[in-house]
Amino acid sequence: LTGGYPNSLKQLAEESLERFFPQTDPRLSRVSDAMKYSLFAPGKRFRPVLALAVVEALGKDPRIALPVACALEFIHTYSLIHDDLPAIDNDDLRRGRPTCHLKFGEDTAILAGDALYAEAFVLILTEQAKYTSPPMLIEVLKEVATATGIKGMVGGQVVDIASTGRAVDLATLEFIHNHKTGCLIRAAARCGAIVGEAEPEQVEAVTRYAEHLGLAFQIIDDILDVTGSVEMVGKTLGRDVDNRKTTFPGKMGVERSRSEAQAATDQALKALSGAGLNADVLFGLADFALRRAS
Ligand code: GRG
Repeated sequence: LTGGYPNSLKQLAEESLERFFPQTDPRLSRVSDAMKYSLFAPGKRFRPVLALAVVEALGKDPRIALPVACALEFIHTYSLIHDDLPAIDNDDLRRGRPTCHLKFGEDTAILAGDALYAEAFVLILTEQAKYTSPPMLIEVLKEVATATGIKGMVGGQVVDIASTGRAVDLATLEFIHNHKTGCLIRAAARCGAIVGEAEPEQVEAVTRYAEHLGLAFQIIDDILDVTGSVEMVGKTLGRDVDNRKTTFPGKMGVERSRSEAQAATDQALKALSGAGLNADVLFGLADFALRRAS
């Protein structure tokens, strides 16, 4: 594997998050501040970077996907805010800062998450519409809505909550990971492909790539909960054990989990071959997902 994390794409995404953040009435400053607090806290921007990387792999200018890329980061941030709430994971540290509800109160944190979710769709409908024709824009909206609904991220969260405190089999663990984390990562790649006008076989290739990449990403997330450092990861560690959650390392140990993540990464790279993509940047992302310490 060559390359590394595409920091230029990350920078592009971060500048655009600032630009696309909704301007609001001063009466809404509290909720707007809560949205900014969580959105502009240091994150990897993995989902927007993936969407932009797919566009680049298609030989197009990644800037044509900036609105949908930022919309995905709005949604990811909403999911982190809600996941941390007392009623769900009850976490106190996120992205190296006290969680949104600790800083702004539960009421504001809930509404900040809701607003980020809705504003993601506003962003696609207003800004992405400048680059993408209506039929393809509808495809993008379908991807994002499906990936985040009951058949996607929320579905994964529901099974995760239902499984807390009980031993679950590997198939259930993979269901949780594929839905809770995988669906949004898959949608990021597919939205990049749609906006970048990929051929159907290229859409298939980046979809398979993203599915394997998402699994590797989540296995490493599980491993970091056991072996990571709070300074690097930016959240309280050991929460999976505390919350009696089934995880890859809990099921098969750290070493075998690493092999599983490596195998998923190999599959991700294999999925790209023969699709006529400039895959270097996607290789770099997969390498990062596997080796990351944060
Ligand atoms: C409707 C109540 C309600 C909840 C919404 C909370 C939720 C649905 C879904 C949970 C999504 C979730 C928190 C998944 C975990 C995914 C994950 C690995 C998060 C960490 O992502 P990173 O590592 O973090 O990309 P940064 O901070 O770098 O962006």
